[in-house]
Amino acid sequence: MPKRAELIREGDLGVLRIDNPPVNALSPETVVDIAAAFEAFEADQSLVGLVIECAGRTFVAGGDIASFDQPSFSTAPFNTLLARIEAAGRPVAAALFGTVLGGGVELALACHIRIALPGARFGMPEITLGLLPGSLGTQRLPRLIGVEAAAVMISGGKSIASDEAHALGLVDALADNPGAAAREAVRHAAESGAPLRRLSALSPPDAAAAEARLAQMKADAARRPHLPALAAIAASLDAAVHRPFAEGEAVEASAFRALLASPASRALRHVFFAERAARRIPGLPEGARPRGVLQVGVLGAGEMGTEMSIAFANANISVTMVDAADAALARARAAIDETLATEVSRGRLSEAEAALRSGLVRGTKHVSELADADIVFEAVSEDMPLKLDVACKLGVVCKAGAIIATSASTLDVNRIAAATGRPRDCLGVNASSPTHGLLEVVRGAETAADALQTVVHLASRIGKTAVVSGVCHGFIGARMAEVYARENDALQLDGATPEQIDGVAENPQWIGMKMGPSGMLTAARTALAIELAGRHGVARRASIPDREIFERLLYPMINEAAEILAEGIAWRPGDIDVVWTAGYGFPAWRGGPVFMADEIGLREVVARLDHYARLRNDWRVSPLMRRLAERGERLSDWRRDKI
Ligand code: T1G
Repeated sequence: MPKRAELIREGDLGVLRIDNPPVNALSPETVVDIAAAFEAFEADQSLVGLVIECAGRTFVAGGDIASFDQPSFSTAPFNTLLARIEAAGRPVAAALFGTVLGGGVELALACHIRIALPGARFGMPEITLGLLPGSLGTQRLPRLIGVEAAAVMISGGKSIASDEAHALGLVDALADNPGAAAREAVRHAAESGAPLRRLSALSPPDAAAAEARLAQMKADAARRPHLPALAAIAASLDAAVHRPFAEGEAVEASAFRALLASPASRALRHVFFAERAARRIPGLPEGARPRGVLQVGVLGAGEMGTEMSIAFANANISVTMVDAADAALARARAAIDETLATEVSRGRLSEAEAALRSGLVRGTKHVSELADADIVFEAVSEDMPLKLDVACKLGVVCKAGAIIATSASTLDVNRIAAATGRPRDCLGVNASSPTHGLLEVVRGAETAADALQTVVHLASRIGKTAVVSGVCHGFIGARMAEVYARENDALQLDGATPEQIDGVAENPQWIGMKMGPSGMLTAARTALAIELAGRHGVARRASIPDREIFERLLYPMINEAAEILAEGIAWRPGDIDVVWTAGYGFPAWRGGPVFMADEIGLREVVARLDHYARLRNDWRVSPLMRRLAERGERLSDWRRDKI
């Protein structure tokens, strides 16, 4: 195995180069190699200083998240290394570029000088993993940029641009060649003999004004106990203000260890990898590449077609939008320009950028003008005869190798694919809603793997999270949502109110959905339920316990997820979690319905499903789930080849 870090000598200058593709993540092995390279620098007194740089596409993008589940994982070796870097008697500079995140920022903070490439981004995303920075980020960052700015970065988890990082003082300078600039800065520091800036020896510059921010963070954390990282961050920043560095380090380390084992962090780390696994297409030949997409066609200038056109224009992809009605094209054009104008008014786009994006979308009434498109999204209404007619036309008009994507939400994609006459190039797409980031990509019985790969790759270019679904009524998301909605109605018939049901669904003590079923799916009203119950002779109960509502909302969804897996509609359990966390408001800190099922335990879920099945004859417990429960296995671990 090649070394992931090495010391290179450039005359009297040391260069510690890290090379751990794809993002120079700090795996335990990489930390060992970095420490060995740094030891070589410490031992070679002929070197006047050191530059730490990375090969590949980015400086260190953080700790190796995959290693956090290892029982032996600890930040101690890395933290010890950082202390030695900071304590070095000779100048150490970091040459920064790409996405410098988490442990990457912490490595840079241990250095005495930080030089960044314009366009680099900096962030402390640990909160998105249910963690806090575990390598002194909560102690060094506020000592460099202040408590206020550090609190925003660490609690928000969002990255900042290099200009802002420079303005905050997170980086000392921007340079078109950060490596060369870092080398020069080290030489200059060595020659000048000026004292080296060691952050652990400083105090946060805004410590006196930090109390309000610290109090606000603690209050916010108290309101969201289901995200314990918030309280841990507040306590660690408080220690950075009020206690010596070593004590703050201990506060952070203890909190990090506790959070690593927390249900919320395990769930969020599961979603991180599940989203990336969902992009992988089984059956792809080795080295298969997505088909090139330069030209996109959109057939149908309704809401879906307009949303898609805006998304592609925002990704700098040109769009030919076709509609037979001038009025529809005019409405779409107006909506596109209004959306772009809003972005300009919010300062997110310049006028020129908006004009460029608007110009990328060309409207026409002629289907023949889709002949050059690399992919055509058919976005006509959900009417099978119309879809079949359009599919037939597109099968003739589209060039060889072009992909035809039908925006079906419940219709049989296989029938539409057959109507194109080129089913290998045809698939379905279903966006749960324009606002959510999910795109279900529906694979037909004959859809080619590279066609799927192309659309999954294209989805990430337009900021969507793609999940591949097989053909069934409602695919993955809507099929499970139907079960969720049905039980919502049944609960109202039995006597629960929409408010109580939504209250349980949205309560973090139960599920923590962004919106309950009555808000999200049906606007059922109690009066309707009372009338309906009367008509069907349903004996309504005066009150229904919250736990029963919780079980009857969640467990049938889990049961449907098991059926979806058993039928091969979803390739992986994690794909189902991604559908619901990215597309239906299921809290990511729960990991998704499948992950949550394993947290509860399949035996408990099956026992409760059996209980309700005895009360109602429309419940059928999934044989797969019953089998896994009997074996004491997890639904998340199920694999098709393990039937
Ligand atoms: N650990 C392990 N694998 C990672 C990784 C990481 N930090 N970041 C990316 N990968 C893998 C990813 O799974 C995928 O693998 C491939 O790299 C490309 O990623 C110590 C404790 C850097 C902006 O949270 O935000 O530091 O699917 O598809 O879209 O105190 O990856 O190809 O096999 O996302 O170009 C903090 C998480 C960790 C950064 C690149 N750092 N990563 O985006 O590529 S905690 C993060 C990202 C920490 C310290 C604490 C993005 C990216 P595969 P990708 P991308």
